[in-house]
Amino acid sequence: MKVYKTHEIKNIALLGSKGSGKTTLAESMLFECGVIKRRGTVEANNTVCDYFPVEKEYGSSVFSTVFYAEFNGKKLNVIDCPGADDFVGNAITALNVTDTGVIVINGQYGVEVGTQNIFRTASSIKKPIIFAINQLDGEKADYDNVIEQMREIFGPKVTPIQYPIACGAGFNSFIDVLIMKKLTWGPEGGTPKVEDIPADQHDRAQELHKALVEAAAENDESLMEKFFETEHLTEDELRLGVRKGLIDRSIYPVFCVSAVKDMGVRRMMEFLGNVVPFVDDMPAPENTAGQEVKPDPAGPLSLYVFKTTIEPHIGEVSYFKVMSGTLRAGDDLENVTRGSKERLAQIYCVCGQIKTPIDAIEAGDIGATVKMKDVRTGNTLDAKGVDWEFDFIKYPAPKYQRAVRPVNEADAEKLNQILTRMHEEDPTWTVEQSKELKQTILSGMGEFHLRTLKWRVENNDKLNIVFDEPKIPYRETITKASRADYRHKKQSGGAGQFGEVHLIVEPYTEGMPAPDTYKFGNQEFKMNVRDTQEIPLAWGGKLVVCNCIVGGAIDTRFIPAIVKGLMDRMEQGPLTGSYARDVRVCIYDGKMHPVDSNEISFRLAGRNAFSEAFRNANPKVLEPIYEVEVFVPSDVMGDVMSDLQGRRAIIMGMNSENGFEKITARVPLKEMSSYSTALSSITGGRSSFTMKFVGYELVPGDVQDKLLKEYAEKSQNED
Ligand SMILES: Nc1nc2c(ncn2[C@@H]2O[C@H](COP(=O)(O)OP(=O)(O)OP(=O)(O)O)[C@@H](O)[C@H]2O)c(=O)[nH]1
Ligand SMILES: [Mg+2]
Repeated sequence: MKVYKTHEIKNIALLGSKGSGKTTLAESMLFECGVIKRRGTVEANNTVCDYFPVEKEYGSSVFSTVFYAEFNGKKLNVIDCPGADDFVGNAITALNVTDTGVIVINGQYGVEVGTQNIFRTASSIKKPIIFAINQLDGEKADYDNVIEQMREIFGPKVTPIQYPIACGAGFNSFIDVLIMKKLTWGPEGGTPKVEDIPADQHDRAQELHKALVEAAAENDESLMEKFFETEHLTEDELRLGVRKGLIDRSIYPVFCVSAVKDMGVRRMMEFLGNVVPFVDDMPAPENTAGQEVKPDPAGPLSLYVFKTTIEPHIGEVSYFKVMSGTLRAGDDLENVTRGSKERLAQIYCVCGQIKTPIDAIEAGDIGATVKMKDVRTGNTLDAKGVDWEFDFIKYPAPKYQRAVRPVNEADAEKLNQILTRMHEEDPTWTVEQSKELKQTILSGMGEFHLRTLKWRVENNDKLNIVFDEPKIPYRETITKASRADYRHKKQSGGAGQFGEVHLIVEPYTEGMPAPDTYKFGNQEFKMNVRDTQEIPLAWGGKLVVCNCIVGGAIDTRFIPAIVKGLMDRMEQGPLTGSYARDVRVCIYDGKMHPVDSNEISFRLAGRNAFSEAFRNANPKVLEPIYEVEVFVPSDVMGDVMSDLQGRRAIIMGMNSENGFEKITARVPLKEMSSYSTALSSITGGRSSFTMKFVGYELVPGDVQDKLLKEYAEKSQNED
């Protein structure tokens, strides 16, 4: 296979909402450039890009797939990305290692939430964007409506290059206003018949051509001058202007296709080959030291590994982009991220599952290698003497959590190792061993995302795992003052134990005055504070302990043991066993025994006195509250709102924008556990949401009663 020069390479990401037709479009692209002789379909599970069994099972893409298309002497490296919000990490990675994003829009549905999300991501990292309106052959396709919606949402930079003469079953031709021709396909699609524009389309074609010429001229002074003089640009001038406009994001060209019928695909590839920027036209990325790294084939050799995975029949595969230099098969490199050495014995050009060995890969190009010792997603591999590192991809925070455990308890350690490796493969999976919940918490982007991880652990590592509901990190606190005393006494042979503690508990708030006098019934208790300890709690809030002992009723040396006893119960609250917070305790009296008093006695006395006082202090359970932002199309707004209300949500705001709604609400974490799945089913996948922790609030009375009952039953069973 030919080694392509840097200036012959273009890297393109196929993006867009779930089911818009990216994988089908990839199939037609591969067919058009002769890589495959027959086009597969997603339905028949025989496409080049959806080759993992799990993708065949879901009927949609789960992983990004790299393929290349040699077209008119250029190499187009294309990455077909999954559109589902669950797998957005793949799309973000692909966007970062390519130079142009083709956002595929389903002409039957128009702009979807997924379209907007990926557009926002592309904008934040300043990538050129091309839109492809697909499924124009579909029954409900409506080009004019989609363009109008796109203009509303993405603004006047939306610039049609083509428009169809008819949509729906009759779609078989369009007018191209860049080359000013009419293109028509037979039932097989493929190569179109190219004709002059018919008279009845003349005016519309001229108007759009003029808009395109103006948009193209805007990006170059000499083109602008020529445009003012002649109101005309040649095709080559147009291409130059559009390329510049793409790079500085002042034009979003719009194409028309039917991926399934292979119409318009060849023409779009021509544009990708002729107009979109080459690797070396784009601003150079920076390494971690802030140096710009140009894709120079003669420069120092440095590779960025953007994806590692285990593939059917092959094993571990590492995908990389050559950031600088020229990689040759057999090169010895250093993994600067992990400090290990690697030999790249074989290097490949990739086309889905098919890997073709190649002798060299130049800067800017994308390739793969196998059987690396210790290479993870996001690592940089450098030639000896080079110390560049890249770390430019920012991933969103995960928003779906499950507790995970192995079916066989003995596999716990093995599972931990696997999960760590899975995170290194896909940074949008994160794992945390929660001491508080006594669970391993796995977080990801959604139910399908975690299900995919389960699939991989069970299939690749042959380890069966179970997901459980994650426990909720409740907190406990009190709402009024209360008093208790407790005597711990044990005299069953040997040394005895004796300790007695009298204390008062009350809610603690920052800046409250020092304790003075308390009244319980008709008894008054006057405090004489000798010493105050403020203990910040690792789980939030404080425990404040005032030593108000008078007359040496308890020796000062036992105070730390009593505080330990209080902390025992702060760590395992008396109501539900959750962490307690924001309590002030005054230890004001007690008793010692000259022989039997020791630390353990006072620890137990302190613990039990605290438990009793806490229970009588009108205690409350607090639950974590999250701020949730939901993006949905307007037509499902009512259903989404009523679902949220069923989740005890407090709606904070609603914003309507271009036919989409953004709802902001505060929702208890407990009610969010199945949210991503529910939202996806209410909206048919046309939605997304984010969530972030805001604080703790009291749970309603009925919820508290239920929690207390559950805890009491559980404690009884454990006794
Ligand atoms: N009518 C029609 N259907 C299409 C066209 N392109 C794709 N489809 C159908 O749309 C469905 C989704 O197509 P895919 O190619 O899997 O879409 P995708 O964008 O890769 O989806 P994800 O990978 O889930 O993001 C399939 O049933 C395709 O057959 C088209 O041009 N016209
Ligand atoms: Mg797909």
